[in-house]
Amino acid sequence: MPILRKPLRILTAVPICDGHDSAVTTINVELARHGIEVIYLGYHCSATTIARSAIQEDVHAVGISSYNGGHIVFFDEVIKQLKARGGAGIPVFGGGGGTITRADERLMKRRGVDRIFFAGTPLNAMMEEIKQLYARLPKPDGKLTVDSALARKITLAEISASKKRQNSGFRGAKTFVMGVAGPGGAGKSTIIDEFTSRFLKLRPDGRMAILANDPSHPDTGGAILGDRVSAIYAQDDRVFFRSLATRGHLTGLSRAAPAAIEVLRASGQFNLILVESVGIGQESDPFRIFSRGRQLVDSSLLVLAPHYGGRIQLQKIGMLNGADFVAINKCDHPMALTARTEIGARIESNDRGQRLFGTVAARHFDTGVDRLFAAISALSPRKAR
Ligand code: B12
Ligand SMILES: Nc1nc2c(ncn2[C@@H]2O[C@H](COP(=O)(O)OP(=O)(O)O)[C@@H](O)[C@H]2O)c(=O)[nH]1
Ligand SMILES: [Mg+2]
Repeated sequence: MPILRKPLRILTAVPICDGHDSAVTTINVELARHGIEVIYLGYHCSATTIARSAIQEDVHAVGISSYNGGHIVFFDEVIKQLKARGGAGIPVFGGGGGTITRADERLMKRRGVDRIFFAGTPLNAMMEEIKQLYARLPKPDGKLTVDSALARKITLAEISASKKRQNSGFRGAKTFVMGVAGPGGAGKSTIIDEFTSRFLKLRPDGRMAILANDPSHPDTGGAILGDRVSAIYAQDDRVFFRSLATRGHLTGLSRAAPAAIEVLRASGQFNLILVESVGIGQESDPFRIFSRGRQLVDSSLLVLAPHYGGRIQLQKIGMLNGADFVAINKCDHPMALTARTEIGARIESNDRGQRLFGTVAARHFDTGVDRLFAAISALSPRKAR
């Protein structure tokens, strides 16, 4: 039995035409409590979405919670999609209470499903079994397909002891790397999703990547990596999306983020890489804007919501001194006008040519997001390394 030396990464999801997400929510919390990193996709997920995500996230296994009665066909389709996309080695397990019978399970197992958990199984017993069944150390593999090879390189960077940034020195196709930071809940993920939609339209042959950093729980080391739930437009093969848990690194990014950026940059496949920080505080500098060494990104965006707590609070936010772009999101809120005046005055005093935008990212086709994306797109060919 291999030893669990590094966190297990499990992708969980609920199938298409199924809104029963309360069971999987319980399972997710329990997995994280047992030190597991959970990449959660939400409900109403297609087999393609699950397979694509599992490969990009390089997970140890996929757990599906199915109550809609279509489990035999659906699990089968996920396994087929995984095989077709180079993820044949990723085991698929799941549950669905009483909707999955013992006879169904026998058939599903014959078709490649690894394990079904039935109604009444105690949560602890499930967790212990999952850890035993799926713990394995990822190794380099020369036979991987494009996305699985990229994903594996990022995994290896995550588990490697080296804290040094790997600089590939790659200077091929131009890739523009944009860092997106801001407090939790300000709308970073929503803005990134809106950027994704605009990028896919603007560059019909282009590819983009998203590196979404989320915090690890300090007590258990587990994590719920949930940014994919709101990544609606990332359900496209032209988008490579990878979630990174911070694993105790307190800068707002995973320790592996610099290496992951470099892996993606060096692949030469991406026109745009968006890096989302975890919710950051006043003294954070996730992208090393103020560092003496090389910045991690070509440009940076700070997203704030109108509720930052008044002008004095505003004075304290370090990233307001360095971010190239500032978005006041949630401009549908009455406080937004005051926020615009106060933040405008604050960055004007920096005299660095920082640009301020008001956005309502929750609204599709928002003109503020249009303007912000246009400004970033205009900058990217010049600044891309
Ligand atoms: C709660 C519930 C709802 C809630 C869902 C709330 C939510 N956000 O999830 C509400 C009321 C909204 C609802 C709605 C509906 N429901 Co409903 N619902 C249930 C109910 C009562 C419980 C399911 C549940 O959450 N169980 C709790 C979990 C933790 O326990 P468990 O199921 O025993 O699962 C165990 C293992 O299987 C394992 N497990 C489960 N999933 C996973 C995943 C992983 C990764 C792992 C490791 C383990 C694991 O964990 C448990 C360990 O003991 C079941 C009936 C039942 N008793 O099962 C019906 C049931 C699933 N619902 C049913 C139906 C028909 C519906 C509706 C279509 C009703 C309607 N006509 O509108 C809608 C559809 C909603 C939708 N959009 O999909 C039917 C499905 C019939 C079928 N498939 O043939 C059921 C079976 C009820 C019935 N007997 O008719 N439902
Ligand atoms: N009212 C309003 N809500 C928004 C807006 N943008 C995002 N949200 C909501 O704010 C919540 C947090 O957004 P999210 O993008 O996850 O924030 P993050 O933590 O910064 O990534 C979600 O429920 C979004 O739907 C907006 O412009 N207006
Ligand atoms: Mg987010």
